[in-house]
Amino acid sequence: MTDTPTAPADGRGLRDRIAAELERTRARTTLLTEAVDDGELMRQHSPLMSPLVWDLAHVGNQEELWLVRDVGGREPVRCDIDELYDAFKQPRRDRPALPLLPPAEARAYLATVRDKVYDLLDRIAFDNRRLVADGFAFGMIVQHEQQHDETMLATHQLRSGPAALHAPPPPEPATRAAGEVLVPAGPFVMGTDTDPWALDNERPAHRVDLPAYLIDAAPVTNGAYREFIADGGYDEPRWWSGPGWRHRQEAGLSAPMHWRRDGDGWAYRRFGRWTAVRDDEPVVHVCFHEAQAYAAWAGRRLPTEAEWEKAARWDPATGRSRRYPWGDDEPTAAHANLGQRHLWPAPVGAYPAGASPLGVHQLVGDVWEWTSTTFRGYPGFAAFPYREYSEVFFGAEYQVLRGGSFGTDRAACRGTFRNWDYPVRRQIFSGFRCARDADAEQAHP
Ligand code: AVJ
Ligand code: FE
Repeated sequence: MTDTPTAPADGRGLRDRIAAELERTRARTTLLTEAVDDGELMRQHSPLMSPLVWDLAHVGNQEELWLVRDVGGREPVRCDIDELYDAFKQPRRDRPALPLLPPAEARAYLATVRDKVYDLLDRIAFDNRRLVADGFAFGMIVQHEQQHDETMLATHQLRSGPAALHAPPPPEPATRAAGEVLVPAGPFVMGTDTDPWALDNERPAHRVDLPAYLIDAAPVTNGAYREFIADGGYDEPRWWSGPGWRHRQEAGLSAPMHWRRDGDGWAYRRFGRWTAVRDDEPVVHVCFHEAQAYAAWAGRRLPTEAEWEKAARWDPATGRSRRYPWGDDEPTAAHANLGQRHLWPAPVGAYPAGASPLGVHQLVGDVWEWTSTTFRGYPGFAAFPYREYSEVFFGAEYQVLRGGSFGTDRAACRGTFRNWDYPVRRQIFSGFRCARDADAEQAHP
């Protein structure tokens, strides 16, 4: 059993592809940081987030560290600012007080670094040094910038004041996506050895044997979640874990973040505008504890990370694990709600072309999905190229999320991609789906 083979790209094709990805990514960063004025860029909109201008220069600094200095062996552009933009040396809450580069200086710094990277890209030989083979370091930097673009989008969602971002609404449902799907018992390949831009925590590929289970055909919707609220779910300790209930009490949780009562119903503030909560959209801005409590109330549970990945990648016809639910092809606008094309989740049933062979919808895009698994290395994990990307976060403190949201770029998500966060966090674009064990009859039809 192997995972998806990927054809090696030749030098020219790879160079062009990297240049295109760098450019596309920078256009997104530019849009997110030109949508508001300098005051808004410098301000901290939530203690959970950096000022946007910190993310901006941090993106340039990582690009300088890995591509200009490490891969390129060039002289530093600015070594005086490394400390300021080191996420481990500067806790988020302290970042607004730092002597940060003002927006114009940050933009000039990014442009200087990027010019050097294009120069490097023109000359580099993609030999088999691990950092440069298949353009890995460039892919890592593209993904890093895209990850910060999603973080900056979450910061925009936390801003008060009038809307600064605009996008067309997501597509309407084209099919029914409801109920559960049975995933039969048996082994599948989890993780990857062959995806050239997969990050260290997605490796190595390994066999996982799972008993049969049922998983929701679509993420849990606002309509379903409203029933949990209406049934008093937030006031019933028996649905919550011990730590979940403590957090619910301390934080005073009573509905997803950004919701407020509106007559008999609910409204949801997204990017500066209040809109009625739409029942057929996946619920977003819930923490792991809320997801877990909902699942208990519904007589279900959250899927494990392996269950999520098998539902997303396993092809029953061949037994092979594919890159995405729909196959190995890169996501297009028909497959999934990704890339900030739309600013909220699409109603369930909006992406029939993105469903898995077993009929599981919207696994990729729309909302990150909480799983019941804590973040650990796979058997045989080796940190690469730095421990601070993944390894320092391994342990029971972080829950894994899968699939990517409407705010995630296609370069930074795939069937193997792993995200993680604290179980109390909900400023990210997080939702969930439920699962349960198959009963004996369903498991052996
Ligand atoms: C993978 C999203 C948890 O934002 O903390 C950005 C990505 N790592 N810069 C994060 C990341 C370093 C990371 N997450
Ligand atoms: Fe970073």
